[in-house]
Amino acid sequence: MSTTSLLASAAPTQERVLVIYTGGTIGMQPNVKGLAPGGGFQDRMADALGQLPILHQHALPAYDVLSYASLIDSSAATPLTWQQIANDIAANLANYRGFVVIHGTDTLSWTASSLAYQLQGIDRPVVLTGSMHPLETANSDAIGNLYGALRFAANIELQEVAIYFSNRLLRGSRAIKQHAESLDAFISPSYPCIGERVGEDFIYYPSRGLGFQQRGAPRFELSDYQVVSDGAVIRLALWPGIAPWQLEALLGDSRVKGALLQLWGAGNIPNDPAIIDVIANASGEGKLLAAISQCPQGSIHMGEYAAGHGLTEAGLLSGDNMTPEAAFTKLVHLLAQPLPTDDRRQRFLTSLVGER
Ligand code: ASN
Repeated sequence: MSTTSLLASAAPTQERVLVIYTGGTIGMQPNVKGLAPGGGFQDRMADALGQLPILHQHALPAYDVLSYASLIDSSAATPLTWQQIANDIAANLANYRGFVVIHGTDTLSWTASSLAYQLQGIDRPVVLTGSMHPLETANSDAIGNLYGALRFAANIELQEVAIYFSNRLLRGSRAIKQHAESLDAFISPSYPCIGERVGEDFIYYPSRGLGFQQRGAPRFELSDYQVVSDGAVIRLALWPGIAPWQLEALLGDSRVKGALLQLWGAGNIPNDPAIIDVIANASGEGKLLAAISQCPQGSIHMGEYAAGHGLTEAGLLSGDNMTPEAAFTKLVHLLAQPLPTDDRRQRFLTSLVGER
């Protein structure tokens, strides 16, 4: 890993922001197969920010860049990637006032949710961003996203993991990518934005943030994600006609330690006792099973319909209105902790970082 100081190099590190560059479209350049992550990002970023109006340049915090040796399209990210980013932030915590994580957009919200659990109680900003178009493309959204992410990463009132994209600051554990092409690619379906750019101003809404909860030392949980990295947690959206044997093939596999089921509507599943039996058996074996809706908005209320009766008794935990990202990465995180099953279940049902 190498860090390079770029702006206002006289500033002590405690006043600086650390930019962690992991890859993604923002830094991509064309090669024979198509767009692929490109290096030299610190110089390219400095060039791009150097094109901003002078007033904007003066409003930027001083920053250093830590560029990963292996730059990835975010489709290659795994729980081990999430662990590495969290560890790098923890290792540099004392030296920086805030962090920007540059990441591909496709799985950016998964990384953001995971970081929120690993960096519980963080007392400074961690802002993830990326872009839909490469930095050097004409009229790219990259410069605006970088500028806003740096501005929010310097705001000491912000004390949580957030995503800055297309003028909005979203809680990391509440956001989803909702559009494959639009610049406005991220939303927070069940929680208001925690900040936004309005004209020249970057406004943070403290009453919506976690800052007021962050008293005392951060409570980081930097566990070894190796134990859950080999497919131990799965995600399964039900479909009409799903057969019990299909569910059994996944939940019954001994390598599976946890599963996120996406039910219909407010928590509905086929009215088939054999399906409930498969869930009860897996839960009885100590697997951590949770449910959310396939609908992007609203909560599940298991047992509201007769067809879904018995799900809670079968051991399925309600994920309430959590995003798939927040629910899945929470299962990963809890399964990586050395905790008794009952504690894991209890913690899943508790809001740890404002994710539910
Ligand atoms: N495929 C890219 C990635 O997630 C998409 C992007 O960054 N806009 O790495």
